[in-house]
Amino acid sequence: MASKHSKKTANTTAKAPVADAVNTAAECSCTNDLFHPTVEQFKDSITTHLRRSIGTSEKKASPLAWWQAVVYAVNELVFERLTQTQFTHASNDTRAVNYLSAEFLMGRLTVNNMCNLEVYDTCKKALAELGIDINELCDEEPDMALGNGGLGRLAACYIDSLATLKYPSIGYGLHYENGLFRQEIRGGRQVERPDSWREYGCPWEVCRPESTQEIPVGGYVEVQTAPDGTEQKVWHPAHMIKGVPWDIPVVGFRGASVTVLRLWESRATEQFNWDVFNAGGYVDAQEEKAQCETISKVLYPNDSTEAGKMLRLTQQYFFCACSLKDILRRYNRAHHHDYSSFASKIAIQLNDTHPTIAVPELMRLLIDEEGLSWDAAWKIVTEVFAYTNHTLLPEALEKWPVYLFERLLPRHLEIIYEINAHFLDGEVERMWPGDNEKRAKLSIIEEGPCRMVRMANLCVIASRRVNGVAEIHSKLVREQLFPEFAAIWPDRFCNVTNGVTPRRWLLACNPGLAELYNEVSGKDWPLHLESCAKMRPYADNADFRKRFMDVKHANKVALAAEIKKLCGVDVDPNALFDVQVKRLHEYKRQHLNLLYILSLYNELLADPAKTIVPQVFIFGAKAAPAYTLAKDIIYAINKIGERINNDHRIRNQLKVVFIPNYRVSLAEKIIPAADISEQISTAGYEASGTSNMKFSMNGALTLGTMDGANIEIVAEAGVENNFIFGLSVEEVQELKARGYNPWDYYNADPVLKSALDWLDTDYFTPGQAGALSSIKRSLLDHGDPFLVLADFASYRDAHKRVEEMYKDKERWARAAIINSASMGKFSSDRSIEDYVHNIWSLKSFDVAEHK
Ligand code: 26Q
Repeated sequence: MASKHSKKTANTTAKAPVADAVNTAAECSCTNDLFHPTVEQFKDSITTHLRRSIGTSEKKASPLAWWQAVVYAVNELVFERLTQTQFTHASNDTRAVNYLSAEFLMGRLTVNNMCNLEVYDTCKKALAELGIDINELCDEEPDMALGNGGLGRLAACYIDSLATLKYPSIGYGLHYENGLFRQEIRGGRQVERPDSWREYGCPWEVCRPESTQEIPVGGYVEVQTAPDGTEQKVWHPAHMIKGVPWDIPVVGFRGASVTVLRLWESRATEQFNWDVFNAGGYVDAQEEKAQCETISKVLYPNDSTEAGKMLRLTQQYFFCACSLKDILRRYNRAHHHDYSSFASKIAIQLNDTHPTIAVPELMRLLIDEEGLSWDAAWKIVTEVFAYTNHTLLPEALEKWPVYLFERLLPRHLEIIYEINAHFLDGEVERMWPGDNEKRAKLSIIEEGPCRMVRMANLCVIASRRVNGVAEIHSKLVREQLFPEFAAIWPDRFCNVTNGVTPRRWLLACNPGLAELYNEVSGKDWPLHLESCAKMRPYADNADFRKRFMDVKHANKVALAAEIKKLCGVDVDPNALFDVQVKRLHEYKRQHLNLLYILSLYNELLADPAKTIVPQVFIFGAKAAPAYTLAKDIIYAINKIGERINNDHRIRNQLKVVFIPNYRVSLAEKIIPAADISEQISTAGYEASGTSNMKFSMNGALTLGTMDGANIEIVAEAGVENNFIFGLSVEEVQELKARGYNPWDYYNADPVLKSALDWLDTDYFTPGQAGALSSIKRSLLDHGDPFLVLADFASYRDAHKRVEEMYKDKERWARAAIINSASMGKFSSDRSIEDYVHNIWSLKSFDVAEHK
């Protein structure tokens, strides 16, 4: 497809100092020089690729081959734009953000790229004329599941927004051969299976061997004295590992610009293999090769047992080291090892502590390899890095044993010690002179039988900004997680409330609702989600309410068909769809939901004539493989569902389904069909949540606690249009301080008691009494750490309010519309603008044509 572009001139203000260079993307004119192929051109491109790139024909092609041909056709447009973007950035020597993340949960790219390039309808027609159904074709694409959950998906949304808003940027991560495990349910239990997302190749990615990096590991550090008497540290690594980059171009809305996701794959270096091989060690050479290649083999599920930890640290170091070398290589192409403008050209964002090792690695590169002084290097480091915290759970704060550093990264450990000494003897001593307790608490090194490196402390000390991901979370980060650090550096701490991309989470996944938005807000709403507020007044329009709820109903019909296919359960699209989809964790309290379901089932059995609003409870969740209780909860959901779904006494008024293998592509089908979005974490534990935003955008009402971004969501959409329940953050803390006793609630509430006691029987697991007892034990014998029982009564009451409102169809529709119309704030474009203004100081660039 030959493209035709109108001429645009490049922005010429690139040399302005950073502080003055801030603007908003909204101020820039939108490029509209994107080439839009006709249906005929698309057909031609697809069939040509089938024949010439894949070596098949329309007659013989498998569904996979058709999908690949479509990707090649779309990629022609993407690559054109990629080249233009890179030319624009290089010729303007732009300041860029480098987003370092161990996870990017991209999901599928085909529909998203087609929607962003506004060629979806053309492609759909072209395929229809070729006898292919676009939905079936797009279902051929495996999800790129290179992440666990929220943090990884957030990174993916941010890449989309950076491309859309035309900010110079790149995402750096790991090219895992296996993403998050595929979940199968056997006999009600989770079974993990490998996920090989690129078994037959991934047509979106491009290997860039010319940018391969070599990364040293292991060995020892030698102290050398230079002729001038100064000490120099020389690291003699034991091995070198090769990092091969794979680029995935991500195109912004209307092709605004293209941001590259660069993922590193580990390989053995030829040199090492060759030497060992020549020495007769063929087997050793193969073993070494296998070890090196193991580094990028699997994504760690977000638990970590002691075994295999070395590999996780190696992964983190490997991708950070590759990325920094890449950043330095690009910088030096323009600046020839003059580091005076490094900090004005480069921002590095650490997505949680997983890439923290980049801090000592940049120090090492600047001092040992580029010859800078400690002070000069530290000044650069502290101007370049910023850190996003995503959790307050103490057990989730990363710590690495010192002995692992000694073995893997001896030079980095020395640098960490030196950073620590400067900090403790400098800032801490000045603030709290002679206070050893403070020193111990704030030190990067935790003393004890096994000395540990506290990655979060290192991050805070090295970063110019530390942000939480929702107002309440950022407040807790500042006041409870890092109060002393905040006392030393009050201006370092800030908030950036998360957001999600409305392109994927509305335009692409809910075309019916997107069409209503087009009518009401105009076609630019995917760029300015605030404009959706224009839909608010339509909540009072009966005709509009009907159309809105018709869209919802059609989405529910589609989901019901999917549920039938995946779970074999019949569900009625007229029933209320109550959805909880997210990772399984006790703090997210899927078991609170389950206890309510038990109580409702019990009510129905107790009164066979009772009529309720028909309800379908829909779950989707993966549990970390070593998290036994989480896996028991999945088992309980499945077994309880099995019993309820086959109990004719309750006349189909209640159904419970667990959809296996929850992932991005399933979320895109589930979320548009939800009536209720369950966001029921114990207040103070969910940093933000992001599915809450997606649900609300798609017209679901939130049933949730005052936690994370729920607080901001109801502030926008109105508490009267949602269902808030449970203890607040302060009340949770007070109750815990007072001494919480779950037995008090158990003994006082007969409804709760019978739900819990049911778990000890064999009612749901015939012949196997006690198979579900671990849940009850955790809530009573083990102290109910997440206050499930304390919130039960209030949760049950909220459910009754849900039922009441659902009976009033008009009231419900009004609330659904207001929710959807109030989510402007939660576009990831707003989040990115916050990062740009408060942290990164970037300037956006219109992408110019370049021949
Ligand atoms: C750590 C060590 C070893 C192995 C794995 C990990 C690991 C991996 C992933 C630890 C944590 C994660 C993921 C955390 C996560 O997804 N957090 C979520 O981030 C979202 C985006 O900010 C928030 O909305 C959620 O509230 C938060 O739970």
